[in-house]
Amino acid sequence: MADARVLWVTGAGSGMGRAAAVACAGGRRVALSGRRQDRLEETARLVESAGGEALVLPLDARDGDAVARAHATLRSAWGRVDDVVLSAGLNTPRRTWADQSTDEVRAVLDTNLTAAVLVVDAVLPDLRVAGGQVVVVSSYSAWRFTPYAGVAYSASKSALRALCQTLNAQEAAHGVRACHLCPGDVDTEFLALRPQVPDESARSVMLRPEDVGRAVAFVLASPPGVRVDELVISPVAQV
Ligand code: 8X3
Repeated sequence: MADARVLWVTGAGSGMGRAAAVACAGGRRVALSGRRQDRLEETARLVESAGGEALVLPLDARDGDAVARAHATLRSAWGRVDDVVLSAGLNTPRRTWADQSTDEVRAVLDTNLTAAVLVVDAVLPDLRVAGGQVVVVSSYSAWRFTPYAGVAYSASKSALRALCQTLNAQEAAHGVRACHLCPGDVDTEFLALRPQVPDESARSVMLRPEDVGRAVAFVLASPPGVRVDELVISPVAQV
């Protein structure tokens, strides 16, 4: 697969990150990052079954040195990075102005936002060579502010929108493109952290992670002159 495009996915151990890695696997080399090695290895098996080549790079993306080391490992294995999908994310049970803690706010902002900045910083020179894409798995919460999504979570997702738009404004001349991808409710393990955990019937009408994976694959299939700036995907039941 020496000529295959190289994709780096963060948050690849579960949910939407895993689904994106699998949906994009056909004919690609896919590097898989996240904190849990065993989960990444499960994703690697799925990527290989879907026709891709996988490389497991365990990583806490909030740690800039760790990001630099993982990037160096990836480059020495496959020579370059062409595209990235940023899906590492965190929310916490205590998420309102009334009950959040400073430490938890920092953890959410670091995981959802700082980690994305660190990964983009690391790969930008590669993306300039490749005319590469950054697909940011964000959320409705970037612009729809509900009582339950959380202060830090919503703020981080709004900031990811700015990250995408500044990338497009500054890097279009180098062929780099960013997509701010905004799913509505998705049935993932994240839901267990909501103050009111949705029941089976509520979850049954939500998006599946695979729906988001398909959207990521669509964005990454865009030819070099085409940019999908923003993509909103809703479960029909969500209004
Ligand atoms: C809002 C984020 O964590 O409650 O949709 O699913 S979460």
